[in-house]
Amino acid sequence: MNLFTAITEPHSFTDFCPGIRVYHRYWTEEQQQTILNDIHKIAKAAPFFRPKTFSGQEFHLDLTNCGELGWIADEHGYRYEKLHPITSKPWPKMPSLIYHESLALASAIGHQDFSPQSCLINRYPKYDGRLGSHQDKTERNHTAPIITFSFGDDCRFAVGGYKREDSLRHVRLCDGDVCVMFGPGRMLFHGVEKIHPMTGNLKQGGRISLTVRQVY
Ligand SMILES: O=C(O)CCC(=O)C(=O)O
Repeated sequence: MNLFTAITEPHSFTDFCPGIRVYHRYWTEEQQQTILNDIHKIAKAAPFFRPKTFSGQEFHLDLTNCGELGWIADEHGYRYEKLHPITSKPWPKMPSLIYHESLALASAIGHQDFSPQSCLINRYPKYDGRLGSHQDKTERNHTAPIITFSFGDDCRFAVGGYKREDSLRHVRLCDGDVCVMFGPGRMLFHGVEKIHPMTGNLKQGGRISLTVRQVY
């Protein structure tokens, strides 16, 4: 079977609001297994670590990266780096399914020139995993779409407005779903409020998300 069939087959999606598109159960079982195996190999070469905010507070998730640039957070702030902060090695290559489908998904919304330069891998623990509401602005490029692939437990994804105090709406992201933030959705506040434990089928439980971005 051709692992890249997803490029040519239509996928069902819902536009949650202008600029936030959610594709449902995007992958075949075989493709999903290939990606999970790739993540396992990436984590061996570039181990997950628990980042800290610049005020020294620990995040409620572990992260690693693949691709040319990796997003990291520590007491010096949020930034993209070419090397893993612990191993000092370059980030592993992005899984080819993730790379190619990111191109296809960006192209579908008119971003034929999208360049997947970074893939942040977040691992959310099943009981207390979460990520506070934030805007993605570490990138120099604020117009390229942001594409997030979800695996494992479902999560409660919150989407706000352009200001932190704007009210939030919620969508449940499930195993195999893909969320694309683009156009008017690119700079919306968003976060992961909660993981719904035991709803997915990752061996260790919890949720893994892969967020592909064009940085510059
Ligand atoms: O895990 C997710 O679905 C979202 C990740 C995210 O917003 C981020 O890492 O900035």
